[in-house]
Amino acid sequence: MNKLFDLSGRLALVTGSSRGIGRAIAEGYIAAGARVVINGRDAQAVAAAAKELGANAVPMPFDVTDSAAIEAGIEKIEKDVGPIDILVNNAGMTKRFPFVDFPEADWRQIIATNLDSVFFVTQSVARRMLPRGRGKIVNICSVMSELGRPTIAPYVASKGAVKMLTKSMCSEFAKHGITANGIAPGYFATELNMTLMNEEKFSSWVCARTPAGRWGRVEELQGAAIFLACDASSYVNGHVLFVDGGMTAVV
Ligand code: GCO
Repeated sequence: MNKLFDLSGRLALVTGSSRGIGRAIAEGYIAAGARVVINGRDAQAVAAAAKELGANAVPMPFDVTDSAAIEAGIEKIEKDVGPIDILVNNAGMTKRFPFVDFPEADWRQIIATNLDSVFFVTQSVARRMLPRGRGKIVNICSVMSELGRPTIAPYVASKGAVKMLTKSMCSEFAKHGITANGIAPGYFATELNMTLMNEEKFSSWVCARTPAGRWGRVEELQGAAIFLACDASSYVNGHVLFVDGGMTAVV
């Protein structure tokens, strides 16, 4: 049974993993035996996170919104660290404005970070996974892949698109021994949500709207991430696994 969930000898790249959900997933992968490439735009933050995560964490800063930087980063990983077995497309951001007031630059930045990055990083990694006939791709979606909420239209649009990109990846990669699945977190205590957590009214709404009655803890995403990265999920493809305390199961 343990073999099924064992990531020993595997190399994972987790984008946006110097903090938050990405860092928690990196930590979980290391605990399951993998080496993990820690990525982010801020080289200092990436180096600090890799140092804290230990010898099985390899720092590799590059900007996932820059396709040339992506290709150079992936080439460097495959040459200097090893073949990428697991890709977690996690890098993401949000801003909050009423739909009609949303600044164009902010729309473009959110779409570039949350959506374009998934397409271009996966293109670069999958070109190398396909000839190997194996690979695991995990895309971080959101309950916002299915639900809308006022003031976050670009984030909602990007996460809905990442859900559908996951199914597109499945349609082209599954026959080559590659699985592509999504994880859809509910409301988790992360930097991205700090403002919301500190708003009593909003936080009470999250707890009332979530059957578990509380915010999620980032370590509670590690099990789903390990499952979708290991041999136990070899026949799971195009699936989006909701880790949301039951939020999307109820009205
Ligand atoms: C918000 C939140 C959501 C997050 C939430 C669900 O503004 O409502 O930031 O957009 O995605 O954590 O995943």
